[in-house]
Amino acid sequence: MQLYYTPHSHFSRKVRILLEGLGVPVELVNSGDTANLDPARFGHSPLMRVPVLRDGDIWVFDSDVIAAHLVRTLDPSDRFAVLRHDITGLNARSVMNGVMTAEVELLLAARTGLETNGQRRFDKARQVIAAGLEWLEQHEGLFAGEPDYLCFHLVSMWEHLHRFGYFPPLALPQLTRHAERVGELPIVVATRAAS
Ligand SMILES: N[C@@H](CCC(=O)N[C@@H](CS)C(=O)NCC(=O)O)C(=O)O
Repeated sequence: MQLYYTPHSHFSRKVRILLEGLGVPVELVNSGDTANLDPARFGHSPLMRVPVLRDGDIWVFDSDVIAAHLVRTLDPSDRFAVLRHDITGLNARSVMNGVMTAEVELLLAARTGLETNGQRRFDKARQVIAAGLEWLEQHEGLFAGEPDYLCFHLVSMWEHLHRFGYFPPLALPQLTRHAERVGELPIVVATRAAS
């Protein structure tokens, strides 16, 4: 099994933490700069994004689809609640994906030479990040139990926002507590990029 990823990619990281949690070995293939225009770098995914999973002849695009595929094939008990159906949990997943996407938009715009300050489109992306985090703080109880896929998602988003300087000036005491607790898990530490 191969996972196309980058060491800092937060979408890849939630899958990598899940793989660690399941104890499933995977060959990591570094796609390099995600602004690249060569689909071969991304396992020929037409979306040219990471992560992409190759499982034998099967190619899987998108982090949550990869997570669902892994659990369906390797962990029928779904111990990390990847296949959950509750609407609040699924909304939290959508909010975190939306925050992470907004951050990617800002990051790749800046990396490819666009000015992001004073542009309404990018102001909205920053607002999505702040509003998304506030929504998650209001629903922090979702992260309070045994660490599950939603917690892996939280810590991946959280550490990435801090690392790249997109964390808004907000006090989020409960989320901070959960993200720090999850951040200490060996399976999370094992997937943290060195620099
Ligand atoms: N919905 C996708 C989003 C993946 C994504 O945006 N990945 C970023 C890296 S963290 C990327 O490769 N971006 C390249 C681009 O947007 O051109 C998923 O969940 O896997």
